[in-house]
Amino acid sequence: MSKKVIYSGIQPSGSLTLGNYIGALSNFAQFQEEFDCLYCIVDMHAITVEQEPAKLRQNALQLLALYLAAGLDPKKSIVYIQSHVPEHAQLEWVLNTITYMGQLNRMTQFKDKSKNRGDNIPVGLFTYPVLMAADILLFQTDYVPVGEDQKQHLEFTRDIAERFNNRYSDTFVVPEVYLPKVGARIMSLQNPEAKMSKSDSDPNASIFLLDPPAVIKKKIKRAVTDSIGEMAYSDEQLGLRNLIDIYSAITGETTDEIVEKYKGQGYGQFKEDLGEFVANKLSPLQERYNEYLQNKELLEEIYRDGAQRASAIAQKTLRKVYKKVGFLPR
Ligand code: ATP
Ligand code: LTN
Repeated sequence: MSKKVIYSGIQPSGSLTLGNYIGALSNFAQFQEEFDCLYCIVDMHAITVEQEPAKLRQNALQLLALYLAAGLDPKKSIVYIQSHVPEHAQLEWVLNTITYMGQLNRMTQFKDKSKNRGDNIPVGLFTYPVLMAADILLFQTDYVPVGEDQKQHLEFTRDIAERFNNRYSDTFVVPEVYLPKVGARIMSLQNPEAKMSKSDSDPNASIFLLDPPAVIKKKIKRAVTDSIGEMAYSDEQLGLRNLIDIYSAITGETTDEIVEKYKGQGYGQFKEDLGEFVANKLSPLQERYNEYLQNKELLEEIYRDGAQRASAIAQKTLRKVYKKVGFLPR
């Protein structure tokens, strides 16, 4: 019996936030023993919004160093860069032909990112979910660990897999989303109604994984809460609730335990402790990250080997797909 397959990816579109870490990256390493894991740096997705080429290259390498720092072991998992494996784009084309524009029009990420662009919406932004479906389906993935915001894209992927299977006979595993129990949606520290995001223009809204400890503590201290002033995990105290979620994700304590611990104290001590915990959690990650980043040769070796192994698997699926749709073999 072969192991079940786990697949996930992160865009090298800027500095990663605590949201990316809690919602996605921090969960990746734990699957490596039990599953066959692939973790991708999705640079082809990143160019759906404008990127500076030199910066994109740098971001991709930095993200690889961060993957390794977060415990991904290239001996256990396949870690690679999307643009190194051409089968992604090849499968995407075929999937484009069975995707309906109506479906893509309903994607909230597309609606958000195409806002205020008038007629100048890149087609790549529109077909983004089709490329994501190709990523996942190429590897016959069983589970996809992502944050809550990607749930809709996973539902789309399942739908496309089922449509292809129905039209051409069984070809793809229909994947399932895997959401973290706490922290699937970490909110902005300045606006608890908006998701914490890499691309937020207010630097105080997000904690970046590479922020120094003093900055982390300051951002948490300044995080927007409420005038109620009492510890509770409630819909009326969204800012506080978000901080409790972060606390829970970082320490493993339940939200009830946390509320109980700080009951009757206001938010001061809670925020101070939280700042300390987050900073302590991230500093060993930062140290390992800096070590990996200095070893360019090792990073190159890892992504080259990863691309080869990923390609070998992807080719098998692509061959099947080409045959089923009726392409003449070469
Ligand atoms: P951008 O803001 O540039 O669109 P992003 O911050 O949403 O980027 P992605 O690369 O799209 O980052 O996401 C990487 C992973 O992090 C995905 O699995 C996504 O679901 C997860 N993620 C992103 N933001 C959050 C958040 N605020 N809370 C929990 N998980 C998140
Ligand atoms: N769309 C995702 C990144 C992504 C991904 C994937 C995640 C691209 N391909 C495949 C899981 C599996 C995002 O924006 N976070």
